Amino acid sequence: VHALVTDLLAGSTRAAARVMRAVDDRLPGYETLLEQVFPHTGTAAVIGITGSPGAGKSTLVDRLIDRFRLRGKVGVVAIDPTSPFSSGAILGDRIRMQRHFGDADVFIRSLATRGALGGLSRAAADTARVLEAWGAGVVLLETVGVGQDEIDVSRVAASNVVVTTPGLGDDIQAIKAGILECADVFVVNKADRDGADVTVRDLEAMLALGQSVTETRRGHAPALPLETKAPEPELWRVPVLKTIATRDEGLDAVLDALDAHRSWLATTAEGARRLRARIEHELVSQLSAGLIYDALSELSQAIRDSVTAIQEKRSDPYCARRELAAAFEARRRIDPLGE
Ligand SMILES: Nc1nc2c(ncn2[C@@H]2O[C@H](COP(=O)(O)OP(=O)(O)OP(=O)(O)O)[C@@H](O)[C@H]2O)c(=O)[nH]1
Ligand SMILES: [Mg+2]
Repeated sequence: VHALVTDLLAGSTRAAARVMRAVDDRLPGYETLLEQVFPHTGTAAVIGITGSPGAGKSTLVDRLIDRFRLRGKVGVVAIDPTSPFSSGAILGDRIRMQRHFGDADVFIRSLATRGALGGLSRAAADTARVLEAWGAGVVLLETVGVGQDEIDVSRVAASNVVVTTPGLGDDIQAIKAGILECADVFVVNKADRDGADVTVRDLEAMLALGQSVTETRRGHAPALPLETKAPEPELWRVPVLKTIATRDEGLDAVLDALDAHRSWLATTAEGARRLRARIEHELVSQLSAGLIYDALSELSQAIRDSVTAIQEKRSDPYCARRELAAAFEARRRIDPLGE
């Protein structure tokens, strides 16, 4: 085992920062570090906090740190999709957790959006694991749930809190479209503003609809006629909770809901199924990103030639696609002979 990993496992903050930098910069051997970290992961609670810009995610995370901190070390991964710069830097006042920067048992890491497909969720998963190996019993992932890349990040978390605010009718449309499926707990923050109860009712109505659709699709309902004695499907009822993060109100209920969701995951067949689905999603998405990258780099010259040919009407996209796929296949076949 690498000395850096030994120090990391002993709880060294310096070692954690160095491992994260090595992973970020893809330094030689970074994957070996991650391989050695992996066996020491899998028991921390990884919690996603997603929602529209300015909904109060960072303020909520700050309050949750206060509470989780009483149980041990806490890791935070703050993802800023608007920053094109590389990760690691503290992203200024967008992050409202400065109170915790002096705390040796709270590690806050910022990640910026990567260009590469799936790069952000991979970085988030790797960072969460390093934080767990460092000793964090809880890792909080803050993301703005706007793009596909950010929604993918929510698949890294075992439990997801979706944060919204009163009076955002359009917001609810966006939630319907994208993040309804991944919400385990809804929070209506800024409940000091008008319309919080209306938003709670809207969300509950939407969830009631969504839930029956999900049940049908998963085959839980309707029950087969002969299985009348089958146990109730182990459904998780998504709670909708009101908070005023700036006044630290409503946060205990959020904590309770997260604890309940965690034990639901650990004790039900549906929880086990979700864990397996997360592992599979990570493996398949990283594998496909890698395979596509390899294939496209191998074919890059042929692709450029085809683009020219299509432009000059010597070829068409359909024919070119078949030819490129065939060329890739042919290269694979001659590879073992040592090109
Ligand atoms: N009135 C009110 N304001 C709040 C509440 N929670 C947060 N805010 C304010 O809302 C603003 C945005 O809060 P943040 O916590 O930075 O929100 P965010 O979702 O992390 O924002 P981004 O990371 O920029 O997307 C800040 O000015 C907060 O003080 C609340 O419960 N009530
Ligand atoms: Mg924020």
